[in-house]
Amino acid sequence: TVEHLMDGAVVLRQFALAEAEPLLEAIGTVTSEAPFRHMKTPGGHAMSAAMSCCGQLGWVTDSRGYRYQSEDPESGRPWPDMPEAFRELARSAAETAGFDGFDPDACLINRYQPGAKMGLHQDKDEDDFSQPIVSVSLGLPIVFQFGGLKRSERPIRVPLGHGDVVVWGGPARMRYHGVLTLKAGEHPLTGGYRYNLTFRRAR
Ligand code: MD5
Ligand code: FE
Repeated sequence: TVEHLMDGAVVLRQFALAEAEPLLEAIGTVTSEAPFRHMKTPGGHAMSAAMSCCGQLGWVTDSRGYRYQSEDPESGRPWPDMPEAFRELARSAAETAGFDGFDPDACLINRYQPGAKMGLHQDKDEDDFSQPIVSVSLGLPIVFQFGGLKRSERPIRVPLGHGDVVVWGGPARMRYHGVLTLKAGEHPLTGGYRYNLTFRRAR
């Protein structure tokens, strides 16, 4: 079912459910090459979500700022290839939401442990804001916050669970968003974690 959140944003409930196990296995393969790490914000704080990347470009943050780059800064090597199952899921979710031909060059993998959160922010490090973003939730549930084009606008709260996929584009692309603190729990496939795959066209 396609649930409309706001103009340009849809939730595809359990869209990735049937693929969850191969997706999690692929996360394991990627992160054996590019291990999860807590990157530092330009302000010097460690991100509470652990991150890794795959694809042509990876999103990184350090004392120099936020950017996309083709190498893992921890190893100096290219990011692992984007698994075919990731690419196909992102493409089919985007198409279901009305964005044909989505071809992501960057996949950020976020791993939340209890207590981790992501404050309200905009995704604006990409070149072409007409390209959508596809976000896949796996494991423990979390509450997503979906705000306006200004930080001051009060966000709505949307619970996201295992297998849910959200597609953001058009007028929703620049909305402020974040997730509330992950609560402790136990998921049969992910244990005490929530994983999020965020697919983007960076360049
Ligand atoms: C997460 N991650 O659940 C979220 C899902 C990030 C991030 O926000 O930057 O890693 S991606 C949600 C998103 C992306 C782009 C636009 C909008 C939401 N939006 O318009 O609300 O770990
Ligand atoms: Fe974001």
